[in-house]
Amino acid sequence: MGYAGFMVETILAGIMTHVLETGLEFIDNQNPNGLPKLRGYNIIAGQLTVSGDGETFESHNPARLSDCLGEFPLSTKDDVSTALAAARAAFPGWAATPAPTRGQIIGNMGRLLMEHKDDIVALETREIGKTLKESAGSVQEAIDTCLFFQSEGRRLYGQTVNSELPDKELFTYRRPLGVCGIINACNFPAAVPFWKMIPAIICGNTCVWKSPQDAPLLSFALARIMHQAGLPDGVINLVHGKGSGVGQHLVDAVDEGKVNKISFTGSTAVGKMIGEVCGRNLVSVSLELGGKNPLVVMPSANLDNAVSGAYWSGFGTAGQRCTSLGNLIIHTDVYNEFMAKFMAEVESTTIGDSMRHDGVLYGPMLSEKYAVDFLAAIQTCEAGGATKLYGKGRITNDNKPAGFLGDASEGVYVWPHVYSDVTEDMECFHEELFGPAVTIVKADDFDHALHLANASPYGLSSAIYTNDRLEAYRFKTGIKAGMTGINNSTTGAEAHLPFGGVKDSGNGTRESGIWVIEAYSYWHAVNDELSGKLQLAQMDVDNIEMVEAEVDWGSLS
Ligand code: UN1
Repeated sequence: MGYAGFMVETILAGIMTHVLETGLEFIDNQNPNGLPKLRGYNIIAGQLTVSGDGETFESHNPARLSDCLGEFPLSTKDDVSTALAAARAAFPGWAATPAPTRGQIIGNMGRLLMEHKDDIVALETREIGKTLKESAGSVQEAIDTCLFFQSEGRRLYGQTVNSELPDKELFTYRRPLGVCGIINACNFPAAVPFWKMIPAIICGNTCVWKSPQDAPLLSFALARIMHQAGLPDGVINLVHGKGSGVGQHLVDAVDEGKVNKISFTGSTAVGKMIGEVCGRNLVSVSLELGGKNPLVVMPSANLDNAVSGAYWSGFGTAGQRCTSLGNLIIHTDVYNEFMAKFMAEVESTTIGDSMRHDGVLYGPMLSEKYAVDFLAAIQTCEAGGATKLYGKGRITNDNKPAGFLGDASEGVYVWPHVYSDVTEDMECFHEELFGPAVTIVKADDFDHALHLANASPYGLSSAIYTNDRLEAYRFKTGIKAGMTGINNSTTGAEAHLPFGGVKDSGNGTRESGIWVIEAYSYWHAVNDELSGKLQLAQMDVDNIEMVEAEVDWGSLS
């Protein structure tokens, strides 16, 4: 039996038994791969619910559009209000639950994810088309996040602080913020919501999670696993729908005073809008936004490694990571040699449905909408004066690269694209294309390369290939970005390193690692007066007079 057959069985045996056993009905099983179409639900206060007006939307496999994963509630404003009320009701009990107990439940989530990893990975690939290898990376990132934070329940330290007055003690405590609105994109549908919700709940917050429109079944499976791990009802409430619907309702609820935190991963334009709403309400907001991530290749670099890093950064996940390569900045001295090797890689790219073909570099676009937006975005390249070296838009059976595997008419596939002669004055130098396209820029020397790397409005990730230690140091200190790879690709966050950007890539908050706790808690300073009287800070403090010097300092010299 091939891997694809194995997948069908594991999805049926694994996901169906363990995750969907809560009474989800099959709508039919007429899908071409034999997998069922399901009726999906919101999860509010632990209950499976439909939308208030009964409206639904479908989730389709982008590698095989005729494969429908299920129908999900197109949630209304009232559904979002109900979810927020459930999160508000669950908050006091969860905040009062000892933090080590909260950590134990998070540990259980990690262990359940490990137990069902193959099923979850297959489901992620079926729903958004990422390769199985990359889906496994995303699910592992969620597991790592659980395992990292489970023991933080035992380390949510405060401090004891000395008072300037006698018989008085000072303390600091971490306190939860309250109800958090969680909005994530569909490209890392397991890792990113866990980056947000695991630190949120370890701190004692409760959440309303708007699932990405293109990954509702995976989100449902993850939310079920969270509950199976022992999470009390109402701590995480899942609502499905569109960004312009449920997402907007969640943001509108900030104005109504129902939300204490928004954590958003998505476009810079939407992030700025959310930041404005949160700002005018003094509500905490974490924003992880777009990037036009530069990768610099210097003459001292190992060019083969640089080609591998640039190729993976640009075309892995079909370029649909926040950390994907945007501007590939190449020193003129190695331009021809690098480009010959790089283009050979690009032309050998294998593309297809990783459920049915081994070894593909990338699969379909995340959904039809991502393809349409990408194909519109790349129009700016040639229109702005760049030269197209490779790529012919959408892949069809009449228009496909040599490495395409399968029947192109079944899914949403696009060519890899490379544009050269890109300069700073072009729109495509500055704008994120969010798909398999790399814009190539020539640099005269190191200072020029660093200037170019800093010249886009974004500051998420960045990379340099060099074997000159001083150059690496100058790049690391001179680049304005949240993340930098030295002799490495622009991607590759780990669950214990801070992830996020500066400039138009975010508002300075971070995901991952211990620092993220700051984004989901506030410091509470407490003073305890034990003296039995009112003592005023600063005013009742003993002032110690200095003793006049009896030494004649001048006589010593
Ligand atoms: C994202 O694209 O939003 O480092 C997250 C990386 C991944 C996470 C990307 N581990 O590219």
